[in-house]
Amino acid sequence: MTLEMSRRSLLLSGAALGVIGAGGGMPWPLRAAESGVSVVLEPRAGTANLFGVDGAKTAVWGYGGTVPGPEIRVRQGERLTLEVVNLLEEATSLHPHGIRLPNDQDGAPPLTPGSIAPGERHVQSFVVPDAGTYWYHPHLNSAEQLGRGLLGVLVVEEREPPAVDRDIAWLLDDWRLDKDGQIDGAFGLFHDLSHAGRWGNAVTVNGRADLLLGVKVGERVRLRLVNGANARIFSLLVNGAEGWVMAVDGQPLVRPQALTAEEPVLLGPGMRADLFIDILKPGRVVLQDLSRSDKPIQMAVLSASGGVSGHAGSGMPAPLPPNPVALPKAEPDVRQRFVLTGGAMGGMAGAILDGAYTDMRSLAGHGLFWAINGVVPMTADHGMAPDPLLTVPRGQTAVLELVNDTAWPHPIHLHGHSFVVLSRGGVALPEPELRDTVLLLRGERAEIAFVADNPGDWMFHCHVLEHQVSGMMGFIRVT
Ligand SMILES: [Cu+2]
Repeated sequence: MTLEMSRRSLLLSGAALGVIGAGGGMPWPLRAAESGVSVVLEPRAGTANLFGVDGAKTAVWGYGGTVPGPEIRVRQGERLTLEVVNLLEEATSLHPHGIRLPNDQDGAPPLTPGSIAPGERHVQSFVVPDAGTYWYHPHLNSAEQLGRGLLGVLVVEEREPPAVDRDIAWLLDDWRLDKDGQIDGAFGLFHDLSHAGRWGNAVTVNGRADLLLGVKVGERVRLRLVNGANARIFSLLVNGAEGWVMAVDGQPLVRPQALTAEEPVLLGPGMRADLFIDILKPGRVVLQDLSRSDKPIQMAVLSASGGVSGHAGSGMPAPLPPNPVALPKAEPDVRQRFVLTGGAMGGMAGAILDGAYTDMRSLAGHGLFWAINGVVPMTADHGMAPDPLLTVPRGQTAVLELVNDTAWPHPIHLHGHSFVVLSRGGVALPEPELRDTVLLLRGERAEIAFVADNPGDWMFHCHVLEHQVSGMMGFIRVT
């Protein structure tokens, strides 16, 4: 074991101990690997104090029995080994969201291996090519498994740490609870499938509705925000401090974007934003959600006191170093239009299902409500349709024109790649923006481009988990 390795394993243990302190769960069984970081994750039933120690104890499913799961930290270029021991009473899988990894490590069955039966142990291992903020969650019975608390943050640290004084990951989640503070067990309601998905009635940050964290005046804080909700699109403001959006979906912006009081940061399910926040005076810095304009919610608080000679007040930060993502050519090799249809108030009369035209009423009878280019890319029993939505030869540049012809927003996620958002609503973006999930609001369209440099069959789906399960999930093949 080298010094570097033991430092890494110590760091990870330290981070995990912090989680134990907050969650009160069992110690995470972490250990050093031959190189990089190795983590054991045990999906299991547990309880959570979403409303503090005096609040209701909510029965959850969590990694290690707590929510969120342990914060995993690994350095760019290192190997991450994830060993899952399934202590649930149903099959699960582990999907490292946003990581450009080998196809067979993606954990998205039935498209890729990694369905883990109850009691079974499964190992996934891969090198992380990109620094940034990612997360992990099941990709099987996703709406229920995430809705019950199976999710955690995966941080890939830069090789050279950026000039910040504190680095915090905040996992935002949304829970539908009954009057006793227990999770509403009615998953897959047709109303949720066909409308905006399962929005909850309680939001948490790192599993707490009342999160408050002490910081020091003078600090520049890196705040990694992850939207782990099934369906809620967070609309976020930071009140009480100056700050910048530094990265989206793990990928650095070419130019940091100053946070303003007028323009909330929109974070659809699955999406992330890395913020730098300058703590310039004592008092409270509040993360506020305006996703329901009639009811602004205080998500979490940084409480600033004391003083330290940190990086705050040094002006607009330098951009984070770019990741080694191949940028698409100006002239694409492949161009494809995907029109998303269906859902309530969408006017879709029917779509092709299992090769035959099926009217909307019959689709609904199968719990299917959505189509892409007039085809439900799933089977009547909710498996994957056999054919890819698109095949792209390896190394070629593909441009996808995504058209949301429905009455609902859809955060569209591609596995195994980061793509450039070229335009929104026909207007070119001033600077290339790399993402793995693009939010299409009602009626909106966007063009995205990517270099198909990662061979395999890759999930391409809406990250509103109720839409994902009811038809808005297909795959793209890179040969
Ligand atoms: Cu959707």
